[in-house]
Amino acid sequence: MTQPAANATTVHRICPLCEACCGLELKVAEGRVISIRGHEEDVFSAGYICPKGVALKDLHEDPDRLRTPLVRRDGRLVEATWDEAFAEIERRLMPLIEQHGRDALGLVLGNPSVHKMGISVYLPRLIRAAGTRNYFSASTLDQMPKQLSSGLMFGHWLSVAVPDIERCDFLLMLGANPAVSNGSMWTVPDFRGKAKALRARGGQLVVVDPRRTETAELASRHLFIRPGGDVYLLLGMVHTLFDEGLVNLKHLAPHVAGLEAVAEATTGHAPERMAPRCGIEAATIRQLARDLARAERAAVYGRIGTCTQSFGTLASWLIDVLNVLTGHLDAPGGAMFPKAAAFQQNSVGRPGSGRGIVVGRHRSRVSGAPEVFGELPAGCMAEEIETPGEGRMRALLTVAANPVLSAPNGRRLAAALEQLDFMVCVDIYLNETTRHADVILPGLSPFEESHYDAAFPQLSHRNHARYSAPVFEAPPGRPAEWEILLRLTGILQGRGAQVDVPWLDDELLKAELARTAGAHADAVMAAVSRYKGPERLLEAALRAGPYGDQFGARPDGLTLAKVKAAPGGIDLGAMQPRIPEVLRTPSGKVELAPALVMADLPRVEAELAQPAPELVVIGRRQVRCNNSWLHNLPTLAKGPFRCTALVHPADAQRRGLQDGAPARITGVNGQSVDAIV
Ligand SMILES: Nc1nc2c(c(=O)[nH]1)N[C@H]1C(S)=C(S)[C@@H](COP(=O)(O)OP(=O)(O)OC[C@H]3O[C@@H](n4cnc5c(=O)[nH]c(N)nc54)[C@H](O)[C@@H]3O)O[C@H]1N2
Ligand SMILES: Nc1nc2c(c(=O)[nH]1)N[C@H]1C(S)=C(S)[C@@H](COP(=O)(O)OP(=O)(O)OC[C@H]3O[C@@H](n4cnc5c(=O)[nH]c(N)nc54)[C@H](O)[C@@H]3O)O[C@H]1N2
Ligand code: SF4
Ligand SMILES: [Mo]
Repeated sequence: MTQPAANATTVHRICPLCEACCGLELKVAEGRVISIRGHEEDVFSAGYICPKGVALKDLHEDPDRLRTPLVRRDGRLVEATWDEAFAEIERRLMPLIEQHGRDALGLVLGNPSVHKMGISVYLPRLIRAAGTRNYFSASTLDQMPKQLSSGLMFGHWLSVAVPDIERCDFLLMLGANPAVSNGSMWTVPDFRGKAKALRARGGQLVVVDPRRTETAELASRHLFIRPGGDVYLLLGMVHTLFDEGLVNLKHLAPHVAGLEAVAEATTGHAPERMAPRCGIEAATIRQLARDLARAERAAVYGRIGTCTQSFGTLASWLIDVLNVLTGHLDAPGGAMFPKAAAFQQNSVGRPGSGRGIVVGRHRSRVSGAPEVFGELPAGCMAEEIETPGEGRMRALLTVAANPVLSAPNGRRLAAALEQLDFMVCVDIYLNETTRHADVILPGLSPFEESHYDAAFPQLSHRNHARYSAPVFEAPPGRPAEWEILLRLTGILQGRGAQVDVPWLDDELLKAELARTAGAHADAVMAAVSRYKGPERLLEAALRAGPYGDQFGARPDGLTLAKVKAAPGGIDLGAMQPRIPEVLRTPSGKVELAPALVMADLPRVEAELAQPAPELVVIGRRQVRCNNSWLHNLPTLAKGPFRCTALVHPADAQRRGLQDGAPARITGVNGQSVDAIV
């Protein structure tokens, strides 16, 4: 046991491991972390912490975490200097791009890239410099259907409405397990506490999930649903609202287009017809619709269970259709749009209308899959490498991604990675994916970098601004991740491996300000120049942001110095109504019946004509892991055996499966996993 040192200092930091973004309190002495607990004075998370937050100490000290670049020499990955590693990238990557074009390089961005400030604010520069259409990320394994439906309805890919849980008294939740995941596309630390408070004030939490989850245990009511059955349940509810005269747009009435189209399109979806396919009785579907319509402050929320299924976009759309039809969208206690202090994407441009979103500006070469939000489906990666011909992906750059474990058919992808001419990984571990690389560039420990969440305040149940200074100085000679990304950007721009990183940083910011600040560009550049790197971008974003000091025009407004001076962060209040300001659709309305979505409805009919699938496998998250990583850390490796399959009793009986006995699950691609039933 580590003894608490008398000379320990206390520091605060936001946990970068999941979307809850909890504030942590660390005791530090002699260059070591002694303890980690929740920071009770944090204005947003108020002391909440989960076992992963505690395990950050293990991550920081993990001897397996890479600290030196690795370069493949004679088939083996060996330690190299930073200069050697970048020189190797320039030497091998640039000729491939020159000979075969920009699309010869694939980009793969993984989940942790949105959790690190340095990566999230510098990636756009790297992506622009790469100029490839072969761009993949974890989003297409996860929430893209929600971003698509939100983009089509509200005009921006990042206009995702989240429940205002602290003022809500009826929360209908589908396909989410925040009691374990700690929330997703909805930054809500201590969901458990908030769910209990909701119920204690007489509110209801209704959970729709094929499994009796940890979240279902907290609910007033749990409805088992057949996996993939959400579209039928939700269509049945929408039908009921029209059928029983329960539609009431309230404050949204002047702002909604397409109401009649939705009414017409759902006439055939009576709950009585939908019930067998979702496994929820018609009377229950009707009652759920009535309860939602009659609740004063209510929200419908769906997460990954409603996204990663064949009707992911329809289900995501229907969730917001219900929010709109019952007047709960953009109303206090309903599903609302956050407004972040910095980097808020959906407030750029003229408020109230815009160009909306477009999809399919290009298609993947082999399967012809349309681009969404600039990305191709992660499931297409392997075929883009394997299939010969012009436009073949010959090189790959991954940033914080482990697609061999996290994308479908990892075995095939691993084999494809071996066919690449060159592969670079920006990653902190040697793992299933990075072991195929020619160069690995490791970032710092989270404790050695500053942090400000660029992404998640845009999805937070309450507005706030919080900054974390590095806990420890970076070891000498080690670049931060933003510097790694900038050097790669310089290489991709043809400036060479020896590019002057601070100079490039200045140039890129100047170019950006020329675009965004026009005549004020020089003044803004001067105003933020006391900082460098991500802090400088943050200072600019905070000051120009909705709560900012507008570079002196609003002296009470936020600056980075003010946020830094508040170790528990600054609370910016509950979410406020944002319609019509938030809308970026060309019509300036909430598009209730986007053509792309409506065109998908016949597929529901086609599916209804088929028998229901015989057996469907769904995923299950564990508190003590994080997607494809963290399982090697001692704090998280503890606990009961986790490789278990939970099988519906009827399915188990049909297959002769016994409780506690081993079973093998084989997918359509022939890949199998073993588990204990
Ligand atoms: N079977 C299965 N597949 C899944 C999921 C599942 O639950 N089960 N979940 C899906 C979902 S929702 C998602 S979002 C994706 C996530 O899948 P990925 O996008 O692959 O993300 P992770 O598995 O979280 O981590 C990816 C990599 O980030 C590296 N990493 C960690 N911290 C850092 C850092 O600070 N810097 C850098 N440079 N690298 C770092 C890790 O070493 C790891 O290699 O997986 C999807 N696929
Ligand atoms: N401890 C831990 N926390 C994590 C992660 C982790 O790996 N470990 N990963 C993080 C990431 S990247 C993400 S995206 C989030 C995900 O956050 P959540 O979406 O809250 O997490 P999941 O546990 O995947 O919840 C999905 C739920 O959907 C249910 N489900 C599956 N199929 C269906 C269906 O067809 N219909 C309905 N209605 N439900 C269905 C599952 O049973 C499960 O309970 O978690 C994040 N937090
Ligand atoms: S809930 Fe998420 S953010 Fe909070 S301590 Fe756990 S891993 Fe970190
Ligand atoms: Mo995810």
